[in-house]
Amino acid sequence: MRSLRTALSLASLVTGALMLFTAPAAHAADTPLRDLAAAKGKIVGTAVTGSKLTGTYGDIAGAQFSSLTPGNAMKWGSVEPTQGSFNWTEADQIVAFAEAHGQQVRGHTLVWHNQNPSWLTNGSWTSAQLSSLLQNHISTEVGRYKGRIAAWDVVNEPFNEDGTYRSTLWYNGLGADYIANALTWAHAADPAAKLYINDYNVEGVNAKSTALYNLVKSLKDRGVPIDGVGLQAHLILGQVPSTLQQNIQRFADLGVDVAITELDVRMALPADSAKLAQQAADYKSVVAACVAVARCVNVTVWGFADSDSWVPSTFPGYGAATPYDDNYAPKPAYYGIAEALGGTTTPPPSTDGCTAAYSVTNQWSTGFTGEVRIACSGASLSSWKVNWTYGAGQQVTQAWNATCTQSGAAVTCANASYNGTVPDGGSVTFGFNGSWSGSNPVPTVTLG
Ligand code: 9MR
Repeated sequence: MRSLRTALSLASLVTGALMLFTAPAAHAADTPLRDLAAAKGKIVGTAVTGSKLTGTYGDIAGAQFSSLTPGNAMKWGSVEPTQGSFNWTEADQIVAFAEAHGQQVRGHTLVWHNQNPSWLTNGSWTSAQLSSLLQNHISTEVGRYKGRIAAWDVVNEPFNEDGTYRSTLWYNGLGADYIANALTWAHAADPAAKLYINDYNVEGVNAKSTALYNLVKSLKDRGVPIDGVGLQAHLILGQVPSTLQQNIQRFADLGVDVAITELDVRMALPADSAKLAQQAADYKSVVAACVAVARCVNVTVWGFADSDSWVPSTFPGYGAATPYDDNYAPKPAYYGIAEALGGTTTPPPSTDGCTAAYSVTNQWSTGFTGEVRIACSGASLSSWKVNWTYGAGQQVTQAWNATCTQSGAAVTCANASYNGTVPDGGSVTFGFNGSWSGSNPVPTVTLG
């Protein structure tokens, strides 16, 4: 009885400790996007959330991209929630991460009608007060990061769809010259930073992009410091404007740089392989249009993983808009970007129908035993590779029934000669011992 109870409690202990994680098959291209882009003279970036820059998210952000844009951290409402009291924590963290990883930062954004602090939007200001608040804000923020920000989205979303100026706090209070003044103040605070006007639905040639074109032309004519235009590119599946490259070219011909600043391609959920293939084609054609124009300097995605995208909460029923899935596995869109940048790596053979599940089967003070089960249903494999990245410094010390190598946090395990075959409806396992300290979180496992 006693031994039965011990056995039972041991079993429940093990079951309780058993942590499973499965992820769809995929592995990233051999050459990181940032290296492919560099070979084409381009920068490839992503919007990021500062608090997430650790573990797999941090590894991908650092390895694949040569530019980071704070998704929210540099907006006025984030940095000065109470008048005169600043919070630079997340913005500083992103800039430091970028510097540690040899990346540029795109500052986003100084003058906008959204995400302003309520003390500002609820206040009642004379035009002189508003002007000095704005000048102060720009001098303070641009000055703080002087020399460390490659480009600033100085003015964000100034136009309506018909090309008239959007009615905002700034336009209503200061007139259209708030734009020229903001650029001039930003230039004074950091003469080396490239200064942009950024907007959405200006990717193709249309009334809105023509208004932007005319504005940039007149700013240039007046000698106002304007270095570039940002085409946000929040696109819908299958709807890349046919005039994208022509539009990029007409801005370039004005003598300014162009950046694709917030690229994503949303689709009605659920995603399926046809939609994902269309999305890959869409990403590829956007990146190719930028590659085709010398002055298109940067393509930035608005979050690299579906789990980090603004789309699902803003467009209910839509999502899957980024190049990596919820589990940080690269999607066909990732390979679309890589191909447009000259990458030759093609996605690994499909392992749809097969999954890899990682579990900790035993754990003691400094070590643990792990197991990965590769199972197929409606598919089969003749060889396999499993990858994961440890998030807490774990180290594989010994493996059986697979050959495992670990480089930094990245572990790759390939089948042994005798267990590469996983039949339809069957599974194989391999095991390993590892060391841990502090915590032993289960990594995301990908099968390729
Ligand atoms: O990605 C941002 C999201 O987290 C915020 O909730 C949202 C608030 O407006 O802003 C998002 O970013 C926007 C960017 O700053 C400007 N262009 C549109 C982006 C998507 O809304």
